[in-house]
Amino acid sequence: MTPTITAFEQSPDRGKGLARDMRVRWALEEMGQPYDVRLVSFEAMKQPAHLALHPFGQIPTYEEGDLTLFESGAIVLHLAERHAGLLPDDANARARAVAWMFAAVNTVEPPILDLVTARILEGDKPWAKERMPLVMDRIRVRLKQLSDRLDDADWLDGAFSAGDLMMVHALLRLRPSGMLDEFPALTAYVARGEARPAYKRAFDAQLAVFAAATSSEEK
Ligand code: GTB
Repeated sequence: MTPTITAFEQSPDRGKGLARDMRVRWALEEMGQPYDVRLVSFEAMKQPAHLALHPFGQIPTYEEGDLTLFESGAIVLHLAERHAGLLPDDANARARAVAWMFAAVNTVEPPILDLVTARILEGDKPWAKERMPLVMDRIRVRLKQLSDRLDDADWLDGAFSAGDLMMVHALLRLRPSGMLDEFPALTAYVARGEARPAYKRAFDAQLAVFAAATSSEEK
């Protein structure tokens, strides 16, 4: 059965692949699984029909037969457990790859999201300028630790896994800040992720959605 995921009808990132449907698209592409996409507007996300799929009124969601999932990490884990390619066969290596998935969303991504909040939602507050170095330094701590662990390896723990997929995507959100460039090992790591054919297919698919939405707007 072909699953259906949801994505922004018109992504605020203007097709840069930063919205979290990208993680699910990328995972599906890595595993060679076809999928359908239902596009939703910001307004539709807050309506009962979508809230029935996603309690927080967000994308992505995942529907496959009688299973509905939300949370990009849970969706990627579900996919990785059912199809070959994103989790190692060895039980211990598998557990470590899952640990990296959690590290991406629970340890590395939160300070990165704080930066987005500080810039976009709190940028006009009188204390915003004073707080910014603290926010950035918290990110640097995590990037340094991650970079030290990665060292000169291609991926976090052996072969590319769902842990790398989640981590690379979390790090991509930092690119506009220039902070990634302070850690060449991480810049190269993210570039390796982006160079994967599955990443490119997923990226092109989400970009096509944005391009179609903007061209129909211009007509
Ligand atoms: N923890 C959830 C997950 O991992 O699935 C978070 C889901 C989430 O944040 N979804 C966002 C959403 O639906 C889209 S991805 N937002 C609408 C809302 O909350 O009303 C986050 C995102 C948004 C915009 C950019 N951007 O413009 O660069 C990047 C990422």
